[in-house]
Amino acid sequence: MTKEYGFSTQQIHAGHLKNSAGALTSPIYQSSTFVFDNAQQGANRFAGEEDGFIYTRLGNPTEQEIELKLAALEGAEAALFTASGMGAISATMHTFLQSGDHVISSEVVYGCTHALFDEGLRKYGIDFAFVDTTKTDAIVKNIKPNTKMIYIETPANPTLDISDIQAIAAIAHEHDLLFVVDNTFCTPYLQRPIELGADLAVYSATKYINGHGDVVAGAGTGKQDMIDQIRMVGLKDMTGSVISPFDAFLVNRGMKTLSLRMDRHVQNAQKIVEFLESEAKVQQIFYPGNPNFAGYAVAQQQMSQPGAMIAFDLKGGRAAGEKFINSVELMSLAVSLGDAETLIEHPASMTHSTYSEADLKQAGISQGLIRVSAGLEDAADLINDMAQAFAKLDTVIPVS
Ligand code: 4LM
Repeated sequence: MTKEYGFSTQQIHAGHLKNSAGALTSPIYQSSTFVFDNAQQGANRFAGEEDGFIYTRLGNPTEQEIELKLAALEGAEAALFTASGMGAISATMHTFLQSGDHVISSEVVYGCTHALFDEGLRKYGIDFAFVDTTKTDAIVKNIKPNTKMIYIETPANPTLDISDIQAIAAIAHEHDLLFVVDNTFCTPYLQRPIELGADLAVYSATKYINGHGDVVAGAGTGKQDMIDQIRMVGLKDMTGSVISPFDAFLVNRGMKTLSLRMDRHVQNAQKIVEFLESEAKVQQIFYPGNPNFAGYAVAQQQMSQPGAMIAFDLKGGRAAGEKFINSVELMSLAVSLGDAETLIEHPASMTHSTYSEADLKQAGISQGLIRVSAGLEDAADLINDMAQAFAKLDTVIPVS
């Protein structure tokens, strides 16, 4: 696949491996292991002296297709897929860190990422500073002699905080630190961390990359030698977090429509935000496409579109929020994001319930915050659904 093809062409064709039957859609190689011609071939493959598959935990043709596709879309040398986003993040951390190391992380990250860092990896002697990575001076101030990595989410889950990838890449490389960006909320269609200077991008492919709410998967992209290291250490030995061939097949199907879905997700999000702006019961909206949002300027610079994740606070706080998410009828009250269905959830008690009260406060995740993943339905129907839910709030928020 040459680089001249556009994103939509690449998402369909890149990575496609010819099969013996000439099937347009690649078969699912639902096999745990691969047969060697002879002992020497097996030994050569294990020694890395000969190409070819060995065992699905080390690689599989169905998985290889989506890895080649994602790398092409990201403009990265290589990619790997894992059994979940947490699998990709864990495999990355287990590959590059050891006891005594220090990591600077965004204070706003997905709840289980925070738990992995703050509870899981601390048990192995790895230290973390959770800082406001939207402020580059806060990062510099926290660099210590044993700092090894800067880890950010941008836009961050759930407050949509925007950190400046290029500026942080410059700091990371000046101090010889590994720089990892969780790009789940954007996908390479909206933002390319590697091209902006990050060493590695990680993904929950459960979300937009697969896009259909039927797979849990993860991915990482970056330089070939780093991806090889993650595959041979973090994935193969430390976590065993391998994606199944069937899930890889579904991800392949999902990725073929990534750009179309993202365009529509963003359009719907923008219409929902416009509606929320006109609603008096809304206290504050968090959306990178809003000119008065703190991260707007940086978002404009590094994202091609502002994404389809929205968070908002209601006047009336948590009680109003609970009433609202219990009142929607078309939107689904569910965690996760990036599906065809619009999903609505309450971060403080759901996706970020792993945060302590104090950590929630520090991260600016209020008790009343509601998060919406704009789906692919007709925007008018979503807005009507929200309007009827707002009408039911009259008992909670007195009309002024
Ligand atoms: C959620 N998120 O927010 P797996 N990175 C980011 C994420 O949002 C997530 C993961 C990694 C949600 C799941 C319930 C930015 C997950 C972890 O769930 O392990 O594929 O990804 O609703």
